[in-house]
Amino acid sequence: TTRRIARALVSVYEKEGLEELARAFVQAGTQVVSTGSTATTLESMGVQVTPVEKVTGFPESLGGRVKTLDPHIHAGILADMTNPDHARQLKDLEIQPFDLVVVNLYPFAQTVLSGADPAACLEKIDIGGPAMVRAAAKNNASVAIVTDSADYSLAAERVSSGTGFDLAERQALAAKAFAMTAAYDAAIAEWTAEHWSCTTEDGSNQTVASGNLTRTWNLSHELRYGENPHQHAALYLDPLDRTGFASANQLGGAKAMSYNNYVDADSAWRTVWDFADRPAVAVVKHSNPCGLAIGETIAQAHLKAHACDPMSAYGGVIAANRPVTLAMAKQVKPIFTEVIVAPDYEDEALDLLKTKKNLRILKVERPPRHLPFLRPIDGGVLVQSEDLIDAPGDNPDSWRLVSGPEPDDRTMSDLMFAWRAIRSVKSNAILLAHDGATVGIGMGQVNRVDSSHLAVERANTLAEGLNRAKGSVAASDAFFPFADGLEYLAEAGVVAAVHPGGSIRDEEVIEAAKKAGMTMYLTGTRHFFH
Ligand code: 93A
Repeated sequence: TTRRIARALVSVYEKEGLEELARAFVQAGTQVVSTGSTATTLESMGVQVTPVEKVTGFPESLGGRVKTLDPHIHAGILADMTNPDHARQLKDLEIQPFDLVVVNLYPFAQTVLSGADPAACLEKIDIGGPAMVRAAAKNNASVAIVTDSADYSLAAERVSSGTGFDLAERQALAAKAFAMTAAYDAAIAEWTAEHWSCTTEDGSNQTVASGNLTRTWNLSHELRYGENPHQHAALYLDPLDRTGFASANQLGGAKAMSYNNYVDADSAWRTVWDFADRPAVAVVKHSNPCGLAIGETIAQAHLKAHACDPMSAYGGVIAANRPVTLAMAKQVKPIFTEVIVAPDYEDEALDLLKTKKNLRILKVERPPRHLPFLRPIDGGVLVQSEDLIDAPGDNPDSWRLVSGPEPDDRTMSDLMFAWRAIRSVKSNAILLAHDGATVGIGMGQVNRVDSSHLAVERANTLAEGLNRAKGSVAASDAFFPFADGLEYLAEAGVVAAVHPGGSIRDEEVIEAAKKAGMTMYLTGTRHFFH
């Protein structure tokens, strides 16, 4: 199944690393057909090249858009020389077969990343290259396809030894080639979805969703392990985006980011940007906030967030939505923290944080983008738009006061803060807040009463100052199915609550609130988070 490489087609955008292959061509007397500047490069290396125009009888035209798109080329790649009929037809047509095709494509993703204008990006969509690559990969019975410069050395060896590639090698190269063109097209699909999509009236964007689904990811690096040491893990990046959290710049910390670090820091980073208009800090453990606060300054926000649950903050991840100041860095210094993530750091703050050897310090270029969320299930994938704080019921003007007196301004702003904050807490979630800070969070329980207990207990026993439940306000991510959870909060001294409402027992819950003299709002919007 091996075939000597008598004739090769070479058309590469990236010309690096061709010397060894060129020498092999010369030594083996391989006939080389090549496109414009690839031909010039190979000639400079001493190879006698047949220009592709000589084979096609057609000039390179339309500014290079048509070079190799020609039956004289494609029949030469696609003829299966193990099929006598193909061999005979090729002879009749006076077309010679290729044994090796070496192609790398126009750098589409790199052009997008460079910030080039759309017309320049469009021009970097390679048409002829993928056609040759796919043709050669399909016809691996006769042809070897090389698309990765890492394989040039092997190719040079197979050319000069005169043995060619065996079938298994050609098949492996073909599989690699198809994966390459698939990823190439996925990047184009993603980019075109972003640039040419139409947004529907309800604001949803179907094309972006499909762009996200066809997306492939580029391997960044393997992680030491996954969620647990026996799990394998790796980080993949969006080929068209180098500014997101996944591409964060690590400015300090001896150790690399772990899988769990990425999960928690991403969660903390998204959370603080729900409060974009104010300095905000989140302290996250196991994807849940154990403290979240807004402040006049970022240092104040951190102080308040940390005070919610100093015990759980141990070994946590801290996110800030404003540059970290020296004042905040001084507060962070004595707290064992795995990761800190922020848009920037004051020089002195960075110097101080860097003295903590095990603290991974991340700087992220921009706030998170809100793309559809993908969640694999066995045999498929679920897609949904991200849950943002922009649903109609998230606007306090639309809230319905169903119990108690109109709150004063401070209580109202705490209710608004609590409602925003609850989005980041895993269901079932009950969150107590006071003065722009969480004071007790009950998360991830399978019933709402347990979450209420947890929130109150934490507020009373863990929060700095202790007994913080009294006088706080509560948010619940979904309605109270029974009055019990709310009654418990009222007993603990919670003065106001906000939740979606919508239970068949809403009236019972409202009655309980009224009886306790508690202010209660219904939002009509739910923020489950699993
Ligand atoms: O514009 S194209 O899509 N049309 C073609 O017919 C064609 N043939 C090869 N691009 C085409 N190529 C690409 O040109 C190859 O994929 C390669 O990246 C590049 C090599 O051109 P040159 O040898 O002139 O640098």
